[in-house]
Amino acid sequence: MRLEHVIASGLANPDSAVGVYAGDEESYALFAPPFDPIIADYHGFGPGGRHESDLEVARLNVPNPDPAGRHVVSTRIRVARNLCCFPLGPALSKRERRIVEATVVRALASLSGDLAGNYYPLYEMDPATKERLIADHFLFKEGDRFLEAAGLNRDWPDARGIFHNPSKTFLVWVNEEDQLRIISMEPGAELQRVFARLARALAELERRLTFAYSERLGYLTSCPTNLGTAMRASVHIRLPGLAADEARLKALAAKHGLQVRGTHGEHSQSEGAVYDVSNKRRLGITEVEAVRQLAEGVAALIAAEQRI
Ligand code: ADP
Ligand code: IOM
Repeated sequence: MRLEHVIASGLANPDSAVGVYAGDEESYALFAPPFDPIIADYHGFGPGGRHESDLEVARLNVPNPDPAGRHVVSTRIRVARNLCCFPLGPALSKRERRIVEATVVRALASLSGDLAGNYYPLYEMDPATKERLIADHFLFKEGDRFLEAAGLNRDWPDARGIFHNPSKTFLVWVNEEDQLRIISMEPGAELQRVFARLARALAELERRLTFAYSERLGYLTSCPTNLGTAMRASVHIRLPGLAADEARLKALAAKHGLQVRGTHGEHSQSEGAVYDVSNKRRLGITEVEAVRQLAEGVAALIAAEQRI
């Protein structure tokens, strides 16, 4: 990986939120001059920092922030993971990507109970099924120009796919922006249950796979915004009153450490006043703290919405 590869996505897409990608663990050390200030600015995490992980469900203990079900449509918590000793997506060869897919699919096939499911490779999926899964927020989009410029779409759709259980409450994306995106989601705002399912799935997968982890940066990811917990805990929330002034909505969310995305995720617009609200910071915060921050921020947004 050369510097021109690290910054390629931002150069091709000046509207990037960040626009830099790492090819492996070494990229974060070798290209520290561009990465460290971005990491400090995005996560508030300095060069002397050390990441701590906490996936202890009993320590979370958060109430449902919308028990009447008037605002929160659904909750999704995902983490990114990459296999230890392989390059990250931007530098992965076609052969390595296939080995990653086979390794991950073998591990997923041995899950049981509510985590059991099937793997659907992208190249076998018919277009209607694919479109339905994307529209219903289960599957990643195709042809993302930010990922394209980062070299993450090479050989598409080879070795990409999605695993999910029958109820689609537990899903794993394979070889998109990261080698794994492990997702727990369901309708409503039961954050505690969604987190508990994710933590259980991660414990099972950690017994089968070794993930890339750094003492300083936590779980390693291709984009520096995802380092650390690599967790984005989000709700889809309907806020018709606050939608009248999106700048105010974003400022209020930011006050609680939250970021606002559109209805179809990053780089999309809101539809029907439904927003994707999630923890911004992922490094230098534990998983438990990130979900707690989401619960508190969502309660504050609902209170503001109800005052309008
Ligand atoms: P990531 O979550 O990996 O950062 P995106 O922002 O692209 O990536 O979101 C991926 C998909 O997850 C999109 O379809 C988005 O609408 C969906 N999504 C995110 N949060 C929720 C949620 N709380 N409920 C339902 N779908 C969600
Ligand atoms: N896709 C994501 N990691 N992102 C922060 C892209 C961007 O820089 O806009």
